[in-house]
Amino acid sequence: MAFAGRNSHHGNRDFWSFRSSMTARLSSSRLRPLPQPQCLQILASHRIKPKTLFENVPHQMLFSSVPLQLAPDIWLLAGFAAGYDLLESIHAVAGSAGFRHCVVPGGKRMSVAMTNCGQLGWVSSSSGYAYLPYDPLTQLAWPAMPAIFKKLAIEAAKTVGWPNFKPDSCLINRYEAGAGMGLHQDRDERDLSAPIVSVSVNASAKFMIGGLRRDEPVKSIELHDSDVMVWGGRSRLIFHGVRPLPKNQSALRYNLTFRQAG
Ligand code: MD3
Ligand code: FE
Repeated sequence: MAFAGRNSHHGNRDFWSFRSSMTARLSSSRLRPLPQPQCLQILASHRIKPKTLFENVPHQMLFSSVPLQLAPDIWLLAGFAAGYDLLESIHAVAGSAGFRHCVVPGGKRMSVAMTNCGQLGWVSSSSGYAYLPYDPLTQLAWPAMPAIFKKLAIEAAKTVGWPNFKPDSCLINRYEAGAGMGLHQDRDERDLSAPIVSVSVNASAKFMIGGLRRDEPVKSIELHDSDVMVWGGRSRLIFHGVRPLPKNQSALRYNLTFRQAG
């Protein structure tokens, strides 16, 4: 970070030497400097520049919010994915297996576009739903699950009490303005005792959480970029959905759904 050009006598010095020279000048003037936060004192005594430390902090230490249990065995880890560059990997996957709008058995085209990575991918057509080991558009295996995806999903599940989660499938949903997903259950997975981990990316959406029967009341919760949810146990078969994104919204929302499908 350079301040070149703005003020000639600051030259090309970086932010940290700029800051300490300002601190020194303030101490020698009649202006009382702000007290040094204790974390900066500790960093200084270890001769660590905060920006260097930040880059080296394990993700688990940067994540500081408390997991919230929204309902039996539904956990919200707000902001848990903040340290991960998920968009880059989403674009890489979509470069090999493009986003497409599937048709559901009733014959309607889904407003959500999707693709997959990992051993198995969820697809839908007029004849039904299935987990397939290849992309039906190309007959090629789905792209491998990016290492950061797998790490994120396993860490999230472990954090809320699922230490053995081994995702073999990641469905990537893409929502544009007006796109949503009606109330449904996820019941195509072989082992319903494994949890599902879902990650919201890039834009917010209102998520609907119902009950174990379709006619039970539905609650809405707004999910934001980097929020992670873990669903398992008593809530594995609840009805859920996504309210349509506002018509005037330009940002795309992505959702990653990690499953043990096979
Ligand atoms: C609750 N996708 O693809 S994942 C789906 O935002 C789907 O794209 C949503 O629902 C989305 O099937 C949210 C959250 C989710 C996934 C599976 C669940 C919630 C679940 C299974 C049981 C209960
Ligand atoms: Fe679902």
